[in-house]
Amino acid sequence: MSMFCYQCQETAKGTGCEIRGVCGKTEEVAKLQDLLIYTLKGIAEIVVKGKVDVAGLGQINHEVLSSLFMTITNANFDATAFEVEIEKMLKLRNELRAKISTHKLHDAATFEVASKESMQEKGASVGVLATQNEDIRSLQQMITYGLKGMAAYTHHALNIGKENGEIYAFIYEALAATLNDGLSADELVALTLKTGQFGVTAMALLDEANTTKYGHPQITEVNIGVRKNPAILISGHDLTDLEQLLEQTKGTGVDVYTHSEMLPAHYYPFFKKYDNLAGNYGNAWWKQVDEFVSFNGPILFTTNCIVPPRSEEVRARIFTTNASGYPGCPHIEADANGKKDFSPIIAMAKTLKAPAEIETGKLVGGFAHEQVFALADKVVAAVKSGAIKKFFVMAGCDGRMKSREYFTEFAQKLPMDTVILTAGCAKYRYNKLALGNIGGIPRVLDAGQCNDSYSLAVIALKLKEVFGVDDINKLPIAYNIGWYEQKAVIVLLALLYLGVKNIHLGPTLPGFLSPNVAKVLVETFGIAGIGTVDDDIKLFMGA
Ligand code: SF4
Ligand code: SF3
Repeated sequence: MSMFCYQCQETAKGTGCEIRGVCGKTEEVAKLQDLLIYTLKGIAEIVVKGKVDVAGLGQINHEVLSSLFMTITNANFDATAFEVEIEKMLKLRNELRAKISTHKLHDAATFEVASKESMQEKGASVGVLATQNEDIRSLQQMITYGLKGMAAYTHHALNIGKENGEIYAFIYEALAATLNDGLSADELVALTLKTGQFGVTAMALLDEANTTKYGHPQITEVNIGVRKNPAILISGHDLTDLEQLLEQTKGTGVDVYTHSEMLPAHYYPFFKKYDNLAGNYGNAWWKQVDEFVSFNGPILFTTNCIVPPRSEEVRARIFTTNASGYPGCPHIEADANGKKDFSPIIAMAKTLKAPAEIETGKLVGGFAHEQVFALADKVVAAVKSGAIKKFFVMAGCDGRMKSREYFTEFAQKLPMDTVILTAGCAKYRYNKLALGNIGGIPRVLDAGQCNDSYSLAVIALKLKEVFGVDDINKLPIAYNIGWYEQKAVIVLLALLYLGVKNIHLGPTLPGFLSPNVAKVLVETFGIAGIGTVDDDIKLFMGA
């Protein structure tokens, strides 16, 4: 075994990638990611044991977020970027350690690496399997993956200028706790739920940041065809990058198209003023291997999901920013004021052909909490009259496994008196099907990106109030979620914290759940995998 990673749904054989990631992650990068996480845990221990005031840790707080974000599946494949980040974090760690008086610290807070080779050696010794007990390991990793997702959302909020010191304090508390192999399984289960609690806080913070700056999402039709101008495709989740790119391309004759998780940007009132925002190109992340070929222009990744390009021609058109990275692709850094210079991308776009058309028509979305509240009377009346029997929360991620066709078939076979509430890239499995509407309410209501699963929770809590039930689980809402990477882990933990029971998770349960931890999730929260479409629909509809 030369590496070990089991953090995502596509992990090899459902148990762990041991030679090279199914995602394309190399052994070298896997070890560097393990070492970076270990370094962050050391920093967390210094903060916790040294009782450091988190509010005074500006740069360290921000770097901890981006370091965690870099290790999310498909965010960053660039070994050099990890080496640079580890060096930066070790320097910050040592400066911080020098300020506290605690002497007994874990190796994570004191180790040194003299060379790139020693980073590899150290990384190999501090990875996931360093914890012997498989249940403790499982809980430690579930918490760590939840923190990665939380860090991603908190980082987006930070880019908009919103922070919450309590989130940073919790990230340090939880990271430090995962170094302590002496914590019991019960203590770690409690910490897992607390991670979900802060997941809600982080998603609420990002929701506030997004809606304060960009307005509340509105029902919007998004063009999925193409125009004739040369263009840039922007992928990932960061809306501030889209804003800067749209500003810089204004009047240049270059259009901007959103890709995958950037689609919901169209729903915000702020972005509607840009004529150069031409539409959404393509589908979920994993289809990029073909769709980037036909796009013809440059592509900017603001976050995950990057798929290693098949050809040098496509690789040469990829740019990255924030926590994302790919070997050989230019990485665009922000200046001290957060400003980015996208002129090399715009210059490249001008030399290339316009995108080739791969589909035509429009998508409808924008059903975040305020928009749904605006329709509340209609929705409540439809439920009371029996026109809507059940809502299905089908948020989460998409992925390339064939077994995910389940979600398309599930959406197609759901009875006509049901409505799908979605968020995240999971929607691409069914958002282009003609599923119709119920009295003018579309049968697929897209709230936005994966973090906008928060909106779906807010909607559920509102329905609980409107229908006067004492338990969120008494509402006619079922949860059938597709998961792939660690943002889906924090969304899941957030739902568990909110008391949602009987969530079905597919296409497979996480490989990082040990049999005992899986049993706890099944017995305490009613978590289940997926079965056949017909059986599951019968089960959910109570037939
Ligand atoms: Fe494997 Fe997923 Fe880890 Fe990539 S991120 S190495 S596919 S488990
Ligand atoms: Fe998708 Fe990668 Fe997770 Fe934000 S873009 S949901 S998989």
